[in-house]
Amino acid sequence: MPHQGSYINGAWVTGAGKVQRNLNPADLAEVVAEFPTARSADALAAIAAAEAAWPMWKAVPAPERGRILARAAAIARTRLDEIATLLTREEGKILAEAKGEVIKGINCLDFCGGQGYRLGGKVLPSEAVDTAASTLRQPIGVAGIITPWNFPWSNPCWKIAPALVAGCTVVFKPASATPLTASCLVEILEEAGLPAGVLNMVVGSGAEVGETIVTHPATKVLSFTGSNPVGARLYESGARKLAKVTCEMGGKNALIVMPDADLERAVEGVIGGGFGSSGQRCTATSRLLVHVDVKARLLEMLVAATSALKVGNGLDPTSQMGPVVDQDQLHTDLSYIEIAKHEGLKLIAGGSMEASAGNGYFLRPTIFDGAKATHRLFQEEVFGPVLAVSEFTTYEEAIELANGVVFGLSSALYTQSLVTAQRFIQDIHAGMAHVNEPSIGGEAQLPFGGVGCTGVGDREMGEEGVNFFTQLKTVFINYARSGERSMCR
Ligand code: UN1
Repeated sequence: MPHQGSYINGAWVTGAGKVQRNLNPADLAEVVAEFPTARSADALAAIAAAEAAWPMWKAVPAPERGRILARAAAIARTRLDEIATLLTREEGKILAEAKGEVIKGINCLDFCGGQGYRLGGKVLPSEAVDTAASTLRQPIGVAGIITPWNFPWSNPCWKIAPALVAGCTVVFKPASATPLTASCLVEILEEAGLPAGVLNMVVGSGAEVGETIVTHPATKVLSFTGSNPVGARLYESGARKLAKVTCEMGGKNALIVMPDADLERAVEGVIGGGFGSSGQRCTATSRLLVHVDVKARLLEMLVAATSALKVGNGLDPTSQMGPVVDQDQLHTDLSYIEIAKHEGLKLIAGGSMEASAGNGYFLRPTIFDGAKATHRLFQEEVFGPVLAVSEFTTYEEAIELANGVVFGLSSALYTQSLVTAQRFIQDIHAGMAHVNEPSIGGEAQLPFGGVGCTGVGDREMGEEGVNFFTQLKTVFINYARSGERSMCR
């Protein structure tokens, strides 16, 4: 069992805030975490610790900072099953998905470990004679990092590992629903040799702890994943103090099925993308756009596959979809089901709770047909296993539908045509385009993020994700011998 509470300046502490009591969403009789949360004063102490540790941490050579991350990856690998099991108990996703998530985070620790050898600027020619010109990447300072509950292990890895290897110190607020999975990461980084004060975790409310982290003048770089309203407020606070900000927020990702698609693979893609993690990922497929010629056949196959999915406790290896995370999310999902019915969409699968799955927040994977661009289910992010289906007759119409929302995170296209695939890659308004595979998933070495109302600021992960936590210095060194004239700029 990992530590419960906050981790400030190298010590585990409990705050003076209200007691946090988290239940297993698949078994409401099980209390997974119960501890007093942190308050604003704790966040201030964490920021002070991160500020104090920064001069020491930025002086550690980048390859050595990277080696600590690589050691953390190795330790995490030995704890994979334990972390994944805890993740399933805390968040609900099935164990196979939880393992996949833990591995994804480990990959990021490994990748960022290696980036310690590659952090660097460029050498460029100067206009001036006898002048060496170059750029240098330096860490920004204290990073404020706020992560969501749906990827409670990998999302912190995606943000904390790049910040640390870049030479920033960190104040991190995990989601209140999933603090223990986050504790595992902190424990592992500590065991890997991270000095006290370099990473601080404060578990408390967004209104108090989040607000303190975001508005404090010392947190000059902010990285957030979560909802649009919170992200927009954070962006505003960051702008007021001229901080560097990246926010990754909502999605309404479309999966397009062309008439020449391999329908079996397309069904697999919709099920994996739409109902994997109970639809609770910003990259989830939440709109299926299907060509009229194959619609009847595809929906027949999709409804059969969806109805056969076993919803249950994620620790049961026969479960194919876990519960949704909590009462609030369940309420949101059910209210969107009502809205869709009310707007006249046709319910073709699910639509209700899974009674046989036990005492948890179990919802059947749900599909509505007949979605038009004007419907709320077409436009608004649900963040649950609720899919909207629309039909089209031409490729142009499909792209217009796909791009007809405010978000632009991910997308998918099923086709056998290279020409259609290439056109889709050019035309889709999204940060990520998948061809013949689901809309989900990110990899450590590849930038992750969206366009439109999905995101502002730099991409996460990849070289870009590390560079985000740095600032550039441009350097000129004149090596003209004394007595020689140098150019006047
Ligand atoms: C994935 O699709 O595998 O919160 C990762 C999210 C994203 C991560 C998605 N930040 O859903």
